[in-house]
Amino acid sequence: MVGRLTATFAGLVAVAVMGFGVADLRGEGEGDSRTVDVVVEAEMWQFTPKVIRAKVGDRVRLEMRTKDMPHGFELRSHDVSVLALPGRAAHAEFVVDRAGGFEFYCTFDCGRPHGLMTGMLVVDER
Ligand SMILES: [Cu+2]
Repeated sequence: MVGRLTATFAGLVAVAVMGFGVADLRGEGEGDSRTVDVVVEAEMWQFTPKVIRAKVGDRVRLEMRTKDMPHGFELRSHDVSVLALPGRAAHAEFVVDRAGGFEFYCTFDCGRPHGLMTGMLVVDER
């Protein structure tokens, strides 16, 4: 568990330092009812982007695709759990109601480093 958290943190630092891998959110509307579309691509053993950013009150429309094999996307903090298959994207929609960092991870046993297949939803106050 500690190892996984450390790996996640290291990933976040790498993303922050290198300046890429952060979701490009295309928002619709302003105020407190913004809807943001997020596309996450999975492959062994990573999510791209690894960090999704949103603001409190946003409705997130997630499309998750996989390049190579089935991969899961679970964001337990927001009751989201989907499975994408090659050629068949998975979709989820949820509202981010609180600020913080929330880990998501793959739920499909896709190989030995599967435990490293994580990412982070970062929700900022608006
Ligand atoms: Cu996996």
